[in-house]
Amino acid sequence: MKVKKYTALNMNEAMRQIRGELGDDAVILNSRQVETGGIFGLFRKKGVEVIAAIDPEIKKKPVKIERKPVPKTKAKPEPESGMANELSEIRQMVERLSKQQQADTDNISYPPELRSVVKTLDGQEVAPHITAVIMKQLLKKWYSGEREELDPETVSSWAADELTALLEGVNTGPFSYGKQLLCVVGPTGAGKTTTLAKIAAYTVLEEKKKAAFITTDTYRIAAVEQLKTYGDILNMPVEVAYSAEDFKQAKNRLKDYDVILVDSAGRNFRNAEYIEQLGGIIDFDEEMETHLVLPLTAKYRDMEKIITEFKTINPDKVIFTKSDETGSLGAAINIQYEYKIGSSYITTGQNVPDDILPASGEFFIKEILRS
Ligand SMILES: Nc1nc2c(ncn2[C@@H]2O[C@H](COP(=O)(O)OP(=O)(O)O)[C@@H](O)[C@H]2O)c(=O)[nH]1
Ligand SMILES: [Mg+2]
Repeated sequence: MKVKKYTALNMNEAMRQIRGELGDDAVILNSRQVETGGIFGLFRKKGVEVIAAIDPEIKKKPVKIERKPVPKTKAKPEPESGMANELSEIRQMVERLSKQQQADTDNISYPPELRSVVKTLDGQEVAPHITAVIMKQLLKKWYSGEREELDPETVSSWAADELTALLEGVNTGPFSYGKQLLCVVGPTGAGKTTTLAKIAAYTVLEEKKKAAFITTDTYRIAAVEQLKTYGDILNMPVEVAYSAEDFKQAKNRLKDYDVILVDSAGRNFRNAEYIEQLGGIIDFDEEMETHLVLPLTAKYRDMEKIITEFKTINPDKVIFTKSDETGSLGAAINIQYEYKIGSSYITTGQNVPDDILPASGEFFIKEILRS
């Protein structure tokens, strides 16, 4: 890790110096206002002091959501004697049989007409206890209904009704422009900036609104550039906020805009201190909606951790990204049901502005039951 201190008249100048010397992957460790130059206290100018660093390793690492390798189960020591060998085989056979039996009893307890629903929900990774809630209702209908006429379409429509009931009261739907500011938060690489650019394009081109960006992602220099590129294409101003004061001033300068789209840095979502710092720059109690970006490619347990970490800033909705990279949407149902948080968008690829869909309960339900 190479660390260096830079002094310049303003942040832009400092960034130019840092980019020139350390490149786009440099990270900002600290920045503060200082007074520079002058003789005996006269002619002193205000400036900034920035400490930047570059990790030579960082270039080699692709920006990806961290996925832990699945821990391998320890290989059992080979049995020594023929007797032990036989015992081990029997044990394995019993294990296999009891697993099979469990799976069979799970499904056999349902009438054959309903079993396809369990299979579909399992395949989409809907949590087993949620599947159980749905199946309980389907069984009730089955017992009280005309069973002979039960075709797969009817069963599917029952399942759709139950999933709809499950998500009732969860406020799902895209940003309504009810507030001036929309802020995206979430882990690094989740798709915050790309998604914000897609929303920006829709806002400017379809909704014909006057929109601007503020980015607080000043951690990586390339991040500001990424947003500025979208700003240039869409003819939207981009303000960079390094502190709460900057953020307030930027917001003030943009007060005549219909919509201000706020980008933030991801860093490590496990770092509670970072989330606190983010709170120090952005006032989350503002006239602002906050949407938490969750990649559907992450493990469900990791999604839960992200939600817990970001709980302090109280996100209004979730944006599910990278649906194109996974075959299962069950996590979206699980999250919305468990945390009673609605979703606003689903992103379906890397292309800006096309690969985004407004979220709706019907969308998830249709996609899940279609599989
Ligand atoms: N496959 C796929 N990739 C996406 C999607 N959204 C974003 N990405 C990619 O994910 C990477 C990180 O995106 P970025 O917006 O920079 O993430 P940020 O760090 O959260 O701002 C980029 O390579 C994006 O092109 C999506 O819906 N599908
Ligand atoms: Mg970003």
